[in-house]
Amino acid sequence: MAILEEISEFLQKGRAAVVKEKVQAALDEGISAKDILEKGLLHGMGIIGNKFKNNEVFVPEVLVAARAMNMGAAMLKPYLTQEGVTTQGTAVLGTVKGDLHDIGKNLVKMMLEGKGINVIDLGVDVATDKFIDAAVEHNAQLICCSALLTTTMGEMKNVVEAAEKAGIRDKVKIMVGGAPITQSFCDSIGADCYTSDAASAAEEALRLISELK
Ligand code: B1M
Repeated sequence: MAILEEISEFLQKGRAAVVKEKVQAALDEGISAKDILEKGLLHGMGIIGNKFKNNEVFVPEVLVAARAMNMGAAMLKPYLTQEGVTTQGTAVLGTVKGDLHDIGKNLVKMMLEGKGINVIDLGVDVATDKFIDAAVEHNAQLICCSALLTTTMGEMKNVVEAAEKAGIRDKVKIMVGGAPITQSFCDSIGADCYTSDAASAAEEALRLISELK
């Protein structure tokens, strides 16, 4: 579909205003929000990611593409979330300490909210204690950690250990995700659940909450 290719192209160029226009046009054409996200926005972000890896583009270009991605995704929120869903539980969510990547985290937030989960978004560069304090304060059933760097993924182990130390490990499930995370890493640090994408994270979140009830 030409318009999805255009969304991908303009996102790669960091043209946020045009991306917004094209996303609206795609919605008006009746293209599903899921396809706009996956075949337009995430497709473009994937290409930028590869170019970044190969030193064909640099941080400033990636930043403007990320801004366009976040703005486009925000427009899809009403279409990806179900209105009027009753609260299923509470999750605290953040990108771990030292890590500033937030696009995946924001998608996870959107999908969790779409399933009726109340999300306390702690943002990026979140210290271990902040995850634990927020989980206690909000009586959360889930702590959700995102990491995009191999140098920061180890912070997730600290979160698991801190939850044990704080005596909340039987009340809270810990979910992990982000590009470098794998099931075996999740198992090795004693977290409860790993998913490779935000939509599956929301499904699994509901399952984990129901296990605690
Ligand atoms: Co960064 N960066 N970056 N970056 N960046 C990566 C991650 C990298 C793989 C690029 C590369 O070189 N190949 C590389 C990491 C290499 C490594 O660790 N081995 C890298 C690097 C090196 C860096 C810097 C160190 C670069 C520098 O400064 N020299 C620096 C670090 C800054 C820091 O965090 N301290 C840096 C900076 C940046 C920008 C600021 C420019 C920008 C971030 C802007 C922003 O987020 N607002 C940026 C970006 C955009 C990327 C790439 C290009 C794209 C990441 C992204 O948003 N993808 C990335 C390359 C890549 O991943 N291919 C790269 C789209 C997003 C939807 O995917 O977040 O994986 P993702 O989320 C997925 C799943 O993983 C999952 O759901 C989403 C899909 O549905 N998911 C979860 C995510 N969290 C989850 C949690 C869950 C469940 C699922 O449960 C809780």
